[in-house]
Amino acid sequence: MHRRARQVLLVSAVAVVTAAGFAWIGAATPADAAPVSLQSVVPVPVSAQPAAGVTYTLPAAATIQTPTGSPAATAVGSYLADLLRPSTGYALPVTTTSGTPTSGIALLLSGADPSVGSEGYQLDVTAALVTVRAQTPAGLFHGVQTLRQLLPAAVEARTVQPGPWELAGGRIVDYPRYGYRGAMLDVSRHFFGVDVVKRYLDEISQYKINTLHLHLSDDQGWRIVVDAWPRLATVGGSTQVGGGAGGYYTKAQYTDLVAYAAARHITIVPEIDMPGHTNAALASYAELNCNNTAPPLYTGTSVGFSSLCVGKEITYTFVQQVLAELAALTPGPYLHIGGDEANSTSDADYRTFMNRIQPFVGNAGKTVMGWHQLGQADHTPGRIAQYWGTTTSDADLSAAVSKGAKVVMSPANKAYLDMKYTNQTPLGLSWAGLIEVQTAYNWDPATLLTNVPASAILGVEAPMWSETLTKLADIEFMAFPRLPALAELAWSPQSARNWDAFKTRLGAQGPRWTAQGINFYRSPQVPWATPPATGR
Ligand code: TNX
Repeated sequence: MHRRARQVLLVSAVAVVTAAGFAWIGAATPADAAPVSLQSVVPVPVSAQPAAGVTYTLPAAATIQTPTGSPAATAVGSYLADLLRPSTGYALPVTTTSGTPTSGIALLLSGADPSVGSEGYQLDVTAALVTVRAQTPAGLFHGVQTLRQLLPAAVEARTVQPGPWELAGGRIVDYPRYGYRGAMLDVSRHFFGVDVVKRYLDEISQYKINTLHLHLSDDQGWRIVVDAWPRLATVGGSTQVGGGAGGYYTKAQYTDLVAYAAARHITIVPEIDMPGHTNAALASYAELNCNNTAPPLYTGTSVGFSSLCVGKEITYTFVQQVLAELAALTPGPYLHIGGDEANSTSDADYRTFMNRIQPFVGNAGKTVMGWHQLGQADHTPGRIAQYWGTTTSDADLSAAVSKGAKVVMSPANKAYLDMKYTNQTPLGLSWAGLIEVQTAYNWDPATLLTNVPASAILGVEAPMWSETLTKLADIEFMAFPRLPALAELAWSPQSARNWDAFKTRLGAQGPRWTAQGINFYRSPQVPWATPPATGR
């Protein structure tokens, strides 16, 4: 059995944080401070050239101009206007133009440096106007996130602030290192409703994350309606870790989440974890069990005790129908089929099961994604293996890569947002180690693994398992500041990254999170800027 067994160490939540964790370090930002520097953006841009002495001041009558004929670009303009209106108090009408604007804010789909590719952007700030140029609406969206960070932190307030709203002059040309820049949310161990997921989408999109993987099923809960198997949601979704009420997404709610994510240029990757991690399904339908007896619902935190019945034909009817319904709801290219910790399935059964179900994903028009243990099964075209190990080589992963899989990096001892920061921080687990901010930041996705070539790495994903997390404030505390650190690994060139510069840039994000009401961990490793009382 090569699948790694590991122990879940649940540490009881304590509602205190160490004194060091709350210290505000750094001086208050004076009202006449210089505008935010172009180099202070997170993730750090590929190139930033300041124009000395040049400042743009957003006038009250500014307009946001977008190209005629691109509703998606205009939608990015509306997104920007919605961000800026509450704090500036300005009207900021969004207009369309086929020309080259000379004032205000322009979002254009022409004229960008060709290096920006499909997700990058070029940002020019002169005394007269701010121009974001990209080849796609996604590029414009990422440029808008940079523009947002160049404005004073008070822009994040949802009430009118005094301004002035100044930006430093210069040019940024920026594009991602990796095409897959992900976060994952486990909505199974504890269920999080649509509003919480939308808020998390808002938060991660600021850091140019483009994928949210939803862990929709596990032993403790099934979280999406499947019409052909209705008890999955109504029975399997009826509880969660600790015995609370649980919950599930209706198809309309899931579709709403997909659309909300798409408006932030984020792709949803849904996961149905199989053949282990399936107690909620087994408890919902007796016929899915080899002994035709449904086990009780489960509200603990053990892993590795459940398995779908590999020898039964109905198992494959079930899986095929579930994946077909999920594929129909999901515009993104991937269906994640789990495959981790199948400790109650024999190796032979695991391969039999996975080899039989992987084609269901392709038949539904999607590409297989799975945890790296999936490397034990046959390859399927385009398959992605998500690495969650803690070592620098892994036989299952190497097998997957040698058959042609691409890799998404989620090493548990670096990228797991559910690991505790220190022994003193209140939430999370520690089986993969303690992950302070510097540990989350200081590794290179291309070289961490000794036997996987850099060319096989598709990107990075930061998973958030929710055994100990029950509410939005918990999610925020675990994600901030580590999620922005991991986002920089996924976006910025390795040569542009270093911890000392990063911790200062990260510290400058603190007042933005405060203005946004984000509950973040005041890591003592980071020189946090003090939030200004008003204006910047
Ligand atoms: C391992 S990572 C798991 C999850 C747990 C997580 C807790 C992986 C593929 N499986 O079932 O929630 O650890 O950190």
